Amino acid sequence: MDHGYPADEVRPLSCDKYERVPDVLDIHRNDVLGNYSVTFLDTITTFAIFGDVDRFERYIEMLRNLTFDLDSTVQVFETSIRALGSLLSAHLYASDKFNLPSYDGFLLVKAYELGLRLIKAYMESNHGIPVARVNLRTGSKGLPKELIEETCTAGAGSPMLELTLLSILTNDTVFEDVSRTAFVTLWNGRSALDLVPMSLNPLKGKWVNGLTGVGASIDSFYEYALKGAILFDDSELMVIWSKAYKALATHSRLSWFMTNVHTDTGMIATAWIDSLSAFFPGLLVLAGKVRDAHMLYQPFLKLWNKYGGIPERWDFLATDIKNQVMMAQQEVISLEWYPLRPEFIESTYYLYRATRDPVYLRIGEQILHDYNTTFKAPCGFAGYRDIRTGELQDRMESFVLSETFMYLYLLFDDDNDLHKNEKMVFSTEGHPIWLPSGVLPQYKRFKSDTLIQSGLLVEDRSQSNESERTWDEKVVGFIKSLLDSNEIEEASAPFDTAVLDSYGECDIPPQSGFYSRYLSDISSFEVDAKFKEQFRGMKSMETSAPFYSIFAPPNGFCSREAETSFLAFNFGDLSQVKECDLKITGDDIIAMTLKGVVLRLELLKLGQIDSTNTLIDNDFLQQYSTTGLYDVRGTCTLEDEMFANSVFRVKSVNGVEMSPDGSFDVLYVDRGIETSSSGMLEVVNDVQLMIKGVLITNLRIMNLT
Ligand code: DMJ
Repeated sequence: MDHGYPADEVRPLSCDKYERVPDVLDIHRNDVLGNYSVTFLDTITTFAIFGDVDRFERYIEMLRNLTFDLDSTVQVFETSIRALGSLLSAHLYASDKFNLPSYDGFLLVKAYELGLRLIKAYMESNHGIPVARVNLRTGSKGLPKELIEETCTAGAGSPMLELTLLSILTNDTVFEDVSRTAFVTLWNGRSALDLVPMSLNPLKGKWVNGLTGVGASIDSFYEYALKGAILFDDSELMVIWSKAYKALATHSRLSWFMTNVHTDTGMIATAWIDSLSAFFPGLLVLAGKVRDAHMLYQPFLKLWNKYGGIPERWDFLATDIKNQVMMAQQEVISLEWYPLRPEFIESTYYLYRATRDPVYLRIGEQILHDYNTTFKAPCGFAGYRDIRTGELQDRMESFVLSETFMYLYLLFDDDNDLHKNEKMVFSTEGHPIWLPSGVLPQYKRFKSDTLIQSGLLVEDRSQSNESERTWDEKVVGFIKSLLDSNEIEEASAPFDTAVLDSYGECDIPPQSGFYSRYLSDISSFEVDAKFKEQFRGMKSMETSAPFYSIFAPPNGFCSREAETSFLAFNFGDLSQVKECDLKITGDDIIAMTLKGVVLRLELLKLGQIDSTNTLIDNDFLQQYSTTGLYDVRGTCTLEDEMFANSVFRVKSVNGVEMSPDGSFDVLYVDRGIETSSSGMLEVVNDVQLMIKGVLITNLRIMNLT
């Protein structure tokens, strides 16, 4: 406030103001700097979260003269999450939570004015997708082509959440109409594998690449499908989330990573993860998938252990096909900055809330320490320009105060009021948002009344759900494909039943005793061994002596490093994956057909230590011995050698992991499976299956129909 305000940002090292520049093409600088004091505006809700009502009230008063009538060309997405989201959240606090006597609703009025300016971006394309940028005063018309001919899925889809909330709070449906159209249009453009590309030309209505993942350019699309489903009690968004996650789990999931894949083939496209994708474990916690979240969190923790930050892009894989081992690359960091992003801390917060494992507090403590010692600067906090050399950058984006520190604060604030508000979700910028009681039914009534008056809807008060669906069908014809699918049953079911498909198990481990379950979970340290070259030299905060000596579990042990390798096999046409219904019973998985199944298999070879810390010796293999099973051909091609004296263990089925602790859960498949004529698949002993002559130990064939 002393050095930056009212500029958009303050430079933390030099203490200068940081503002937009006249060159309209300088998007790296201007996209988030709208000349409306973005850091101040974005941060206002943190005072509400601290429970500091006096300061919150004082600071919102400073927004009374805020205007968006500015000649600023900005990114629609960034303005929506940083400015609009903050205004809406602050309005909810001032009205619904604190009931401030002096508050007259002016924040909502400002949000409304801003909303009207932002939706001009939707008017510029004929395909329902907003262009990426808008001039706050004049709209998107006439902007240079370079600013509007490309956008990303996160940018075009995500404003749906803030704009729908704006509609609900103001009873003006236009914001929901345009933004929901864009969101569902993007989803309807998905590939046959249910994968949504992440980059498009909104003017032509065409994807510009066929890649997807969960990081930059697409992250908040998934985030808002799930959070929109929760906030608006919206079963169609829940169906989108469930299908999207199922596709990602199947095609994009490698044990510890969600990687970028080609949307048409499901094949791996890049072998890196980005800092933005560190939010995904937190989102999985929100979806009830704590075990998956725990796995996907690992690499980010190891990166913080090593670098004291998360590199913007980190390469995880170079595979030596011959030996099937992961090799270290020369250069593992391909984008070297860490601008104090919140995502890793956000996931730490969610994992702690779900598990109450003290390890996450220990991690938070270390992060806090690193912020205070490394990043603290004379006028703010400065992140790394180069994480490898420790060089700092003279920039502090608005999310540092509004999101990074907010999650860090909430991690330690067990009793915060927010933790009691079950219908609250955090926006992607960390602003708490919720619907005051009674507002949603009122808005739904308003919507159908409006449609009835305009002749678009026939009145039928007895079946309000049906009326709503008719509204969608008539006004928003693009959701047809969702309505046509048989998931309409699921869609109209109560909220929590809709989540309980095979990807929706809620696995929160029971806590017994005063120790860290994290430390006793074998999967917490597998990734260290697999990628030991990349992580060489890291300090491990989770095993630092002061923490370990207090929280290590009784009878703890150090597991040996796994030497086994992993392979993936898919059966049938990959487009069948989305039709393939898995069922989970206890710890076992049932697949009625192998068509559309992607198996990740661990190859257990004589003499190796496996991922459960077991030595694969002759006795072990003997259990699975079938006459003539091993080395029957007597020839030694490379493949034969690789598969000789080995068995397979199923590790995951369509992205659903079997237990990590080696309790040998079983995959049951129906007897009707087809074995291939090439001899790739072979049924043995009537109930077991071999791939390329190698037995799968935990797969059983049964009469299931
Ligand atoms: C934030 O502005 C939001 O979290 C957004 O969704 C992604 N990027 C930044 C922080 O990294």
